[in-house]
Amino acid sequence: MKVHLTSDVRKALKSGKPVVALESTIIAHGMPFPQNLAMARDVEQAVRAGGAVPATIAIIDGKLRAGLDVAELALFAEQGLSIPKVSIRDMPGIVAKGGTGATTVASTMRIAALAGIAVFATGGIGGVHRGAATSFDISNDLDEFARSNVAVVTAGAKAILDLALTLEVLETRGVPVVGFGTDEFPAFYSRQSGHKVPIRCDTVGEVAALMAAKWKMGLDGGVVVANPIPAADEIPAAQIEPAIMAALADAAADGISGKAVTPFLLKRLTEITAGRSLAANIALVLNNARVAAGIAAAFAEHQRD
Ligand code: PSU
Ligand code: MN
Repeated sequence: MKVHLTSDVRKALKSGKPVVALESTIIAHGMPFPQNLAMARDVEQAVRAGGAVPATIAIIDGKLRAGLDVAELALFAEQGLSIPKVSIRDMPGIVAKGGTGATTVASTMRIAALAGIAVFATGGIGGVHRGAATSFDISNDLDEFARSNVAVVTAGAKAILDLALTLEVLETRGVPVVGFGTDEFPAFYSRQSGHKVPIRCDTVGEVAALMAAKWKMGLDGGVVVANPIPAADEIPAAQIEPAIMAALADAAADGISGKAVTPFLLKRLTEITAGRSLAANIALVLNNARVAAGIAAAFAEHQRD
């Protein structure tokens, strides 16, 4: 199916210039208004400053879209939770009914791959939830990493998840997890998690070479580029962990399940930390956008050689 591109995204892709995909669930469900709108604009700006063209991905009126205008970004930011969160499972229904939806990491990866965009910046990927042995709550993001040829720059995964099991599933799916300038898988708000990454890259060129090697061998699927939150913005694990425990207890008490879990936990964390988790979240997304622009530029150069 065709992806509708803005003219700057189309031109960039046609001429082999770097493009960075961005997701819309983080705007509509990941942060409150108006911080979400400022974040969405600032992230696009960070990608441009890094020499790449931003392509925020969403489904609008049943059309797969890469590249949104200012009014469309504002729509996702203002309407927030009233716009459905659309993962792979939900895409057929939304497209068939001509609906509008915010795309998750999984569905953004799929649309990016369809459009020919190889690099995507987000905040944090979904993963295996704590208690998954009984809830079976494992994000579809992990399955998509086995399918779509897209490198995703993420601040690791949130400690609301079970990071050890998340890394196990990524291994099972054959997904390289690259520590960008680190030996440890970062824990979103914190730079360290105690879990080692299987491979470390210290430059964007090394990441681009890994992507090229993977896909040249016919090893389809994505790459996790785990980029730690800047030290100045991090919340040490000992400080965020009690807030996470409280948010998880609230989710259990309120009977939250399915796709509502991640947005609920993010919102509760912002409340419990009096906005500190939100500030950290915004800082790490911007940092990921800068690194993604560099990787996209290095990968574009690699493709030309
Ligand atoms: N992690 C964040 N912020 C987010 C999400 C994850 O720090 O907004 C969103 C992403 O869109 C991700 C989705 O793909 O949550 C995962 O949801 P679930 O756990 O329901 O698969
Ligand atoms: Mn889930």
